[in-house]
Amino acid sequence: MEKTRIILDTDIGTYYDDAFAVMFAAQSPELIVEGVTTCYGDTHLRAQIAVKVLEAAGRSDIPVFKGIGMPMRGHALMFGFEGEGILEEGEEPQYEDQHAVDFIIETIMNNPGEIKVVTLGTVSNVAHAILREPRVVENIKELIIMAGVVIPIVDEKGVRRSPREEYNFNNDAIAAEIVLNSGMPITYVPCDVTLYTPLLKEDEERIRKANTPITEMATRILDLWPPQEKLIYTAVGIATEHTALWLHDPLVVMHAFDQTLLKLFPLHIATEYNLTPIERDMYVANANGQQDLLRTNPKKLPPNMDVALEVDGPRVSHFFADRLTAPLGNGVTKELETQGASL
Ligand SMILES: [Ca+2]
Repeated sequence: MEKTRIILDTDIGTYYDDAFAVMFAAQSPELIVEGVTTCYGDTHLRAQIAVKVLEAAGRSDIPVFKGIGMPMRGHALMFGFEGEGILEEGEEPQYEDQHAVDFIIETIMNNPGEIKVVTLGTVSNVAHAILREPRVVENIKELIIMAGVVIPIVDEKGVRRSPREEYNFNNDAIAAEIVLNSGMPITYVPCDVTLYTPLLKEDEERIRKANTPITEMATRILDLWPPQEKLIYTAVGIATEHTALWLHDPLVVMHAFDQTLLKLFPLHIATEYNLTPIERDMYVANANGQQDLLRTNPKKLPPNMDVALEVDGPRVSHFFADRLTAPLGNGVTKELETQGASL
């Protein structure tokens, strides 16, 4: 089995699904996770959370690197559960000294055509890598992005999902523009598909019943999340009841090695935010017309990336639970074990 080499770039901590994605990756023998890098806001805290999740998965062999916290314009807001149920009071888990952007550049440039980068938050680290070393564009194998919305919808919680509200791109819109227009080979996995991947009740029950350090950690997150989500939505004026735990980020990790879950369509995705006062066909403004808002739009231009627009949701949920409930160490391959033994 040829393994897929990935770097997992994450804003782990704010929402529940990044931790789930790291757990899933740690338990997947098809992957070699070269490293986990953190983005957006308190990337030090996020790196510590990632170390703890990997430790629970028995995968402290995977190094963690702190990345860029500041968006290229504006500032970062932290408002999720931020490691509750994962980090204990006063503990300071250690991660690598090297900066995430240096690690990304070095890993790609030393392994041309081999490395896939999977982003689960802002694309800040990738944008900075491109600015520092433009040759990463030709040397990366693939960039798989979880972000954005192609066709605006209102989800089942009553939350409008459009380029205007979407979280990952808008948190660092300039970085998104640099990356999307870079010419890198991109697979773009927007909310159009991730909103069809709820964790099914039967699969949640399997996780709750399994008795390993990661299923116990996952269960703590499953318990903490609904009241946390209600707080977040209330704070932004959306009255909603918790209805689903979508597997946004694990889905992207799955696609890195299993291309049967998503149906991809080659599209041209263009980006723009309202830095100009001139109204155009793609212009979007918020109530006061001041906020930067990244748009993504399929246009009648040559395709520049593959866009996921259909997904087998139930299979994603089952696959996720299968991996989380597998014996710990499922992601460590025989080869790696042998290598480890001979060192
Ligand atoms: Ca995320």
